[in-house]
Amino acid sequence: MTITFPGGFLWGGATAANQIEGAYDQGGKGLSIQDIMPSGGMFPPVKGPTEDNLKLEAIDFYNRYAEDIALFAEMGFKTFRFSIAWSRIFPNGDEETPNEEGLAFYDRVLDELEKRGIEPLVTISHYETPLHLAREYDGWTDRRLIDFYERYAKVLFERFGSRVKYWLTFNEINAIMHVPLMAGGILTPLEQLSKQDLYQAIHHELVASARVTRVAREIAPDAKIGCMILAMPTYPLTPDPEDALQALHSEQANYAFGDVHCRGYYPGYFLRTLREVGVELEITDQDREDLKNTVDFVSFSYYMSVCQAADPDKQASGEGNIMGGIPNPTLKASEWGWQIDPVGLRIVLNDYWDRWQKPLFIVENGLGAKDQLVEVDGTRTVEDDYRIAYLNDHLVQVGEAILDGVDVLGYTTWGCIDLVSASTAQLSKRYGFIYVDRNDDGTGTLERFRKKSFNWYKEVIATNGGSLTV
Ligand code: BGP
Repeated sequence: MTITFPGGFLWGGATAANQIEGAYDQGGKGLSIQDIMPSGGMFPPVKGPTEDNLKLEAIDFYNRYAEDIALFAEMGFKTFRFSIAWSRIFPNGDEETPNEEGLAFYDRVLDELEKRGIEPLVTISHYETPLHLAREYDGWTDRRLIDFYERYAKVLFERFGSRVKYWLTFNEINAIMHVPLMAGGILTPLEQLSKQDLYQAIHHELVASARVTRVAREIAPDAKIGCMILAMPTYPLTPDPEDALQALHSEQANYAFGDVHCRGYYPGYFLRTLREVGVELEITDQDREDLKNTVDFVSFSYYMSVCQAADPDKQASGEGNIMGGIPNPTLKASEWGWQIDPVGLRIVLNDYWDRWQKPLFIVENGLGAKDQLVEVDGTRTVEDDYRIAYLNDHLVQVGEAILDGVDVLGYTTWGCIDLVSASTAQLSKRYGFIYVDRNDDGTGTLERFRKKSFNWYKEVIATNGGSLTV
């Protein structure tokens, strides 16, 4: 069987500002929540920026973007996903006027992409709420963040709307249920956060997402707005119907975010959850109107699947993953305990397509692994056959889903260049086609090296998937 990807399929790679840019205090940038999270999203923050926080310098994309984009172009990227750091544009988040130096930086990035014929795919908010909004307002628990976010997004659409077609409103919006600081700028720790405040914050983000979708249509009519969901298919641990129901409940906790974005209102099962946990959302008439502005496409990240069981004793949490879940006994895991399941990607694609009937965009997928820099024929490289195997097998399943009739816009691998991990803040958890010489202790020259997977991906793109091993 040959896999055929549609013409115009958007092959590329994905990143986020806080994980690549560095320059945390340059160009008028304010602090973001990431600048006080030296250990990653699953650990408590500290008081201020500390030397052990790799994100402060990250991989210095802020100064090396032209060199990096040239490497992406060499691989034949059709698209590049990056986020705009909110705190570069509005250093505190609640100012009236934007920081011109911040806007100018992204102009330069867009110039470079344009020069190379690479379509930008921009995340408006990727786990990097301005720190001031976290400290003063406890992040998205406060309704005023809708207005601040709208003002920020409006500035982006006005400035970049004619150059950027694809926009994502919030990275992995459903992750707020598990990591409220990283995904919602909420400083109150999860254990102390009331369900009322958590769900109200979710509501605020959903309204903000829908509202800026409307604003984009007014300012940049050609723009396509997508939501972004952390996809994690959940299988029942056994054929017991109670386990299947538990798995469905887990799926619904994620579906709800897509349902609101695609249908424009809350689904019944979500309202039932609210009633059962005693939450009464404050929803205004304007909120209800705003929510009707549904998205053009659905994007998602996919790394792994999990299992669920009704028996609470079996509900051990999956190692190292922010969403929890029971490890699947039939699957192998990555060095960080993430269960590898290529078929799960085909399942998600079919499931989401059937459910929402909106074009899908896989905007994150990849293998975080420890790499060894070696010398081959006088050139320094990484022989990352494990990464090639992971990506090949997942892409074959994307091809299968396309044959199933799913409308897939594109595929961007996560961390196309090595970057700082979101969950653990390590650099040794590498995803890239490009090795960056920087270590967990902060040492390294920041020099870039092409890995074996670099040429492999280049071939996949050049043949539009034809070179994949089925
Ligand atoms: C997603 C995030 C990314 C990213 C990726 C890999 O949750 O959107 O920002 O980093 O997962 O996760 P990690 O960096 O923890 O390996």
